[in-house]
Amino acid sequence: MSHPTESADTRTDITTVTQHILEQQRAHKGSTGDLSLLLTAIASACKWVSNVVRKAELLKVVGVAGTTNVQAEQQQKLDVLSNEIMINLLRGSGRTCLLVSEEDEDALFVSGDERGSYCVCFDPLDGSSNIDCGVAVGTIFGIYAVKDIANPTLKDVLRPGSEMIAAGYCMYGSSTVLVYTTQGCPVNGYTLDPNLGEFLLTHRNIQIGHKNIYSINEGNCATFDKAITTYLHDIRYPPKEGAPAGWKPYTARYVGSMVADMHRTLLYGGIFLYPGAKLRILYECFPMAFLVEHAGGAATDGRTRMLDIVPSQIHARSRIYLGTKAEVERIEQLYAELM
Ligand code: AHM
Ligand code: MG
Repeated sequence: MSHPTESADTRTDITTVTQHILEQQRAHKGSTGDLSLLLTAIASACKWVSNVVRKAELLKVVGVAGTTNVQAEQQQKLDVLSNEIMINLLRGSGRTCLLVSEEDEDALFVSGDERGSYCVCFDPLDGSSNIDCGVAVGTIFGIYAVKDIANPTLKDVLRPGSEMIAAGYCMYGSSTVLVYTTQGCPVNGYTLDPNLGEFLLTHRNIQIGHKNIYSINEGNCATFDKAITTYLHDIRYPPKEGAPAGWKPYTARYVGSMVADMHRTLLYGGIFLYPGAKLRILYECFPMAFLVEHAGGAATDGRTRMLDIVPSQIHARSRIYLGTKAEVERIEQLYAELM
């Protein structure tokens, strides 16, 4: 244990993300170490993206790139740069065979010596419309194991999210925080020490918090369905028959950057809602649902557990509600009763 007066720079009892990945690998008998290498490559990519995000204004990479992505959204220069960084490091890890990026219409099949046994779906820089005003953005990723390494196909990722073997995000906010979990293991968080250039274990075994916070883009309220309108009414106004002692309306918080909104939801609790089917299943909904479930929460599209959905194509979208179990169950109940 460190002494309270000891500065972070003189501590020696720190755990780096690499140490922790290796520790977890040793605990898994028969593990090949391939996933460890892949996760280490992702951590390196996130450090690199963090570096360019932090220096964006200085490197003159703010603003639009003048191109659009597959969803006809304007690409920011940093979207393009972050995508290149991710692809570079994922391919270079020698552990991937199939890459699906929000920024690329087609999946990328890795060939030759660089081919490995994992498929990675990612959004290299989510929330990038927030970049120019310095609001938190993030990288999101989900990992599947390929069925036949000699013949990877899109079917390897067009599978339920529950079949992912790992997922996570890195938030580039007031600090850079990498949060990930592997199938059946705790969710851990690592904060980038900018001086050491290392992610250090800072959030061990994250369990979703218990605060009553809701997070939704209220500007879209004209399009909300009856279940969501009812839910929002119930959390804002006391019940007609009289509020129980201590009843308080929920607090509203919305950054508009999924990684930041989900990071807060994981740490503090509450619910994140996106009722319009905007968010992409493979690299936004699934990784966040995987994390929230591993942290003791739940995720749904209102009718179906999010991780049971099978995407019809790599850029398929879904509505999504995720957060503490009680809130998600309430939404599922309203969908069953009212829709
Ligand atoms: P992006 O992938 O183009 O950045 O869009 C995804 C983002 C999420 O980070 C965020 O939750 C959502 O879009 C916000 O959408 P809106 O601006 O409609 O509220
Ligand atoms: Mg995105």
